Amino acid sequence: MNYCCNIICMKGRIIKIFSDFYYVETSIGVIEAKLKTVLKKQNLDVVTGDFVELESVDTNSMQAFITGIVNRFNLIKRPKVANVSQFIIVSALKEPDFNYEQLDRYIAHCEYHNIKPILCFNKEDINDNNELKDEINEVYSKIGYQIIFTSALKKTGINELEPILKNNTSILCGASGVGKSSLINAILKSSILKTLPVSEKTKRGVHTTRHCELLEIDNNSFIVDTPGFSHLKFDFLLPTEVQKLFREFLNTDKSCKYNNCLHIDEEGCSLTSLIKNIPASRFFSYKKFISEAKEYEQKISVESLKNESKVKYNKNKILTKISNKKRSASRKTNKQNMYKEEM
Ligand SMILES: Nc1nc2c(ncn2[C@@H]2O[C@H](COP(=O)(O)OP(=O)(O)OP(=O)(O)O)[C@@H](O)[C@H]2O)c(=O)[nH]1
Ligand SMILES: [Mg+2]
Ligand SMILES: [Zn+2]
Repeated sequence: MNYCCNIICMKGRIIKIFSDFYYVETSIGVIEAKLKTVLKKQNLDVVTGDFVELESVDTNSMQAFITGIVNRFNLIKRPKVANVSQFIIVSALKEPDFNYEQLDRYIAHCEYHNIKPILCFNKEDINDNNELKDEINEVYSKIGYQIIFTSALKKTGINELEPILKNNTSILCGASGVGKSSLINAILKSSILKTLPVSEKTKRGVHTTRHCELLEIDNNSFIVDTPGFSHLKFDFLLPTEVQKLFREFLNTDKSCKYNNCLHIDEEGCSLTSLIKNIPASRFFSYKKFISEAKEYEQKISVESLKNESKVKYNKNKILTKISNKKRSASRKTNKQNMYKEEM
């Protein structure tokens, strides 16, 4: 903490945000702060997990203003959290039903952000389908993802999770109702976070957690609870970029002779033997994400055509096209019109 000209300057980390209020963990406890106007004008996303500088003029109420972000090493766009070292993707084995495609979406998003995912399969205590566990192991361990089976309720698997969290900022993500908040409560050995049963009717979560919240496990270990969401789409990438999100295509020394091949059903594709070994669920997800990326590709090509039509090229010069309505008639057209009128 520094004092200068009656202004107290501090550093801290944002632990949660409610509308305009930012809660910042500092050496003197949690301070409620607002963004300084100059920062608002910069239109910068200041998010949970950010390390920030604060200043305060009123020592009694500790009303403070965030003046800047420091040392941000990454920013996750969805959910919005900064300085994350790993993802713990939580799925439920049951209630809500396990969904391969949804898990693949989360995994692909981690790959996109270049952040390590750990796959946590919760509610092991109510799982009565042992084949499912074998299948999960078969599909995901083989391609190198670390897998943990847990029960937040019976506190099993938690001791396996704890060393993974050490010295990291880990973000828990996954659909509503899978048990993210319950797992954090189990790790912290408290009931600090609110949890609610999944809906009897829809068998889905009821969106209990509404905000991202960073919690301290110990000195250098943090965990972020996030609201459950499931609408991650790949409508911002080109189809060829989707392959980079699937380890199956990266962890191979085989290569395809075609440049822009998606290795789905192209004739002459050299990776057909590789594709045959990709589990059906993973290949299904791959094709689905490719189709979303294709929609994006089409959209941008239509947009670029629209933009292109506004200019034309003449002897290496770019000329702005004038719409027919605004264009004055050529001398030839004028002559023809005069001729018509005379007739
Ligand atoms: N049987 C069983 N139930 C669990 C387990 N973990 C969580 N639950 C229950 O599942 C329900 C949902 O748990 P939450 O922790 O609220 O789930 P969440 O992922 O945080 O959900 P959102 O905040 O809505 O995203 C609660 O009723 C929990 O008690 C578990 O390991 N086993
Ligand atoms: Mg929750
Ligand atoms: Zn190919």
